[in-house]
Parts: sequence; structure tokens; C-alpha cells
Amino acid sequence: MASIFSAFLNWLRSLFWKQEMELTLVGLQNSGKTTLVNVIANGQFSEDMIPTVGFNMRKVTKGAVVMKLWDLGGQARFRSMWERYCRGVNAIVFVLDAADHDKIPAAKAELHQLLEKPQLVNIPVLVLGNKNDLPNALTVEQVIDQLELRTINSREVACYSISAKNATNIDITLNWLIKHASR
Ligand SMILES: Nc1nc2c(ncn2[C@@H]2O[C@H](COP(=O)(O)OP(=O)(O)O)[C@@H](O)[C@H]2O)c(=O)[nH]1
Ligand SMILES: [Mg+2]
Repeated sequence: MASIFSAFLNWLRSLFWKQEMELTLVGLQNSGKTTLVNVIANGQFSEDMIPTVGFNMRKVTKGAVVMKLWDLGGQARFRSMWERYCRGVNAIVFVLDAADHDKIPAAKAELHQLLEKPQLVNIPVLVLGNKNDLPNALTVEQVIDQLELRTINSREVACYSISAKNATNIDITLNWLIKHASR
């Protein structure tokens, strides 16, 4: 069964990288963004630093997909740049460390401030509660409650519980992106 599943996941991966799409991957530092890109790409991608003052922005490309990654850090002075980096993307993927309970309020604040930007209003959002292999990780219902995702009603929004480390629920993540983010 395991090999059938990994063959299925590989097929989904290859399908994913054929989509013409641009994504933004954001979240607090240490939430698992780099690990997630690695598991989606099997380590094969090219990565550039985008020169920016003060915050770390990287561009990952593979196939027809472009992903822009950055760490949301709570610095208000960088918020004016968010629109520039998210404008025109097909989806925003917000990665949360669901096992780091102390940082949930900060993550919630960053997410809601990002989604309040008028120019990003119609962009679909996928919230990933990562690290579900850890015993204290929030369930998907708890992530929905604690990040107040039900208050987001002007756009397509979904939330999954994943483990980038163990490749758990990467299949439904890719499937959602193929359905909601490809042009
Ligand atoms: N247990 C567990 N650890 C993870 C998972 N994803 C990432 N990590 C770990 O969390 C830390 C931060 O991951 P990283 O991908 O660098 O986060 P980033 O700062 O958002 O890019 C690293 O030590 C990873 O090994 C996961 O699904 N489960
Ligand atoms: Mg990283």
C-alpha cells in the first residue's frame, strides 16, 4: 500500500509542477516553509534571493510554478511591501507551526493583517497547520478556531493539518492548489 501511495503522490507532484501558477508561501519563521517546498519538490528546484531591504525573500522555481517565500516577522515597516509581493499570485499559502502554541496569536495577527490588504482581497488562501506528527499539534478544527478562519468570508479559504516532515496530507495540499490556483 505504501508504494502505491508514494506512486500516487509522485504523480500529483509531477502534475503540480506542470501548472502555470505563482504562489506566495508565508508564515512565521520556523513554521516549516522550507521543509514543505522540499517535500513538494523532492529537493529539485532552483532558488534565488530577491534583493529586499530588511526581509528575507526567496523565489523558488520548478517547471511552470513560481513560489515566493518569506518569513512574516511582525515588523510593521515591511507590511507595505506585502502587496507588491502578493499581487497577481494565484494563491497565498500560510504555513503555521501547529505545535507551537505560544506563537499562535502572533501567527493569527500576521495572517489577518495580510488578508486585510485591499489588493489581495480575492486571492484564495490555504492555511496549513504543519507538524501534525507532534503530539501537541492543534487539530484542523482548533486551527480554524484559533486563527479565526471563519471570519474570512470574502475569498476562497481552506485549512489542512499536515506534516511536511512525514509528507502527511501533502496529496490534499497539492490537489487543492491544482484546483484553486492554476490559471
Ligand atoms: N516535527 C516536525 N518538524 C518539522 C516539520 N516541518 C518542519 N519541521 C522542522 O521545523 C524547523 C523549521 O523548519 P523550516 O522548514 O526551516 O521552517 P521555515 O523557517 O518556515 O522555512 C526545522 O527544524 C524542521 O525540521 C514537521 O512537519 N514536523
Ligand atoms: Mg525557511
